[in-house]
Amino acid sequence: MTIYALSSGPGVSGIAVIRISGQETSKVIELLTRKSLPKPRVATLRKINKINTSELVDEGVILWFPGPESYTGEDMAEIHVHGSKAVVDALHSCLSDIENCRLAEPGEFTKLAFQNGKINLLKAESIADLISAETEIQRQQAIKIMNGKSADQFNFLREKLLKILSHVEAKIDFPEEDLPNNILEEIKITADEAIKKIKRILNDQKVGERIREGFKIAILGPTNAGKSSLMNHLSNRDVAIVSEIAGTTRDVIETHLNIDGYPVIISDTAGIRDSKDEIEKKGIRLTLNRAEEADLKLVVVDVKNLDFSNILKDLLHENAILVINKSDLLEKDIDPEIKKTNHVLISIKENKNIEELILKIKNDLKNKFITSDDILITRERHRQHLQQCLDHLNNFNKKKEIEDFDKAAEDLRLATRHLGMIVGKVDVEEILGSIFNDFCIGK
Ligand SMILES: Nc1nc2c(ncn2[C@@H]2O[C@H](COP(=O)(O)OP(=O)(O)OP(=O)(O)O)[C@@H](O)[C@H]2O)c(=O)[nH]1
Ligand SMILES: [Mg+2]
Repeated sequence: MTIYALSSGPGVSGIAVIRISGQETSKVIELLTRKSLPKPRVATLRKINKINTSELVDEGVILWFPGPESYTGEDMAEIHVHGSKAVVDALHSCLSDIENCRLAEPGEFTKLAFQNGKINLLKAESIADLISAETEIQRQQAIKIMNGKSADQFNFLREKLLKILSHVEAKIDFPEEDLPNNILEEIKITADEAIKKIKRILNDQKVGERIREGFKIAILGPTNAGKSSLMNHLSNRDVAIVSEIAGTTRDVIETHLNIDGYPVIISDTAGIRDSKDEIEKKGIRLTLNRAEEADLKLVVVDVKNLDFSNILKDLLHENAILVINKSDLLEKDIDPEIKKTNHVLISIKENKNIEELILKIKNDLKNKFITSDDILITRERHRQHLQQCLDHLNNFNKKKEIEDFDKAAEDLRLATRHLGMIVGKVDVEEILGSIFNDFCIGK
């Protein structure tokens, strides 16, 4: 089967790139151009015609990449044509008329690259991350992983485990006198080292995932405090409805921001109050969920109504900034007790002190995004496999202590398998679908 897809972005562009991959790519190019194949990897201008008539579709550059020296490892070609919807549609329609030629599924080119051994799973994922990177820090992280930073370390760990496994199997299979004396000691040292290293990798404050998915800020507080006004101010547009009616916001409203290069997902939520209204109650439940998931909470209150009910106190407990709004309405100084607490006094209406609030947010971001070479995990998938690897290693240790080597070896095999699944070194058919479905067509 030969697959094709538009690999450049949708919409009008100067040039659009259509990629083709599969055994019959050369035939497809010859049919479209009615000429022999261009030289491999040499940009060649060709007329592109409809298949059954001599009608010209466009004139464009063809690049021919014979496999296995191609992205997917199969024969591949790129057709660069003018980037209008009509040209791309006409070319797609010509391609679909060719026998055994079909539109690629999302992520299929990269999936083929993985299946044909051109890239490992971590690289495939980081290609998707690089494609969707919106901020500099996301680009830097994706490119580091693409270059094999974490694959090298996971492979290194895996090789260590395989070495222990060979020792344990030797212990099972050979009589005592044939084995080096210190074999048990070596197994212990290597296993302990691996456990220590995995614990260190897991203890990363989830920085890698935060960079990839965005740092979550939730705006919370009582009704009418000015939460939606703050959301609109921070995102520089009217994302949420603002009104003097208490209980205006009901759903969670989310927007993506780039604050100093840090990816941030900010959500405005329903104001917290005792409500009889079923819909409002549902909204408040969503608010409390958001509060739990948030990396940082902005707890907004009205300066004229500084009543800290239990819920507000709980929200302020950790990872929170107290934002006292409507300072323009303040007639006298605020309560000395409150003055002592860590807060920012702002007026959204008069645009006062908001810079100070943004500075506080930035400082928090800086502290939470401290990256180091130890950051190897960028997805929950990696974290789960690594955690399972650690659990099996701990089980291995326990069984090894009581010299139950048969069962210990099985735990070690499972630990190794989970490490392998991160990089894609085992039979991973079942996880492929979920990974490559995140891609868009043409990647
Ligand atoms: N005086 C004054 N009014 C403000 C300020 N900020 C917001 N408001 C007003 O306060 C009212 C409530 O604002 P919203 O942003 O809708 O408040 P909210 O917290 O989102 O309210 P709910 O969605 O009902 O929970 C509106 O009439 C705003 O214009 C401020 O700094 N000073
Ligand atoms: Mg609101």
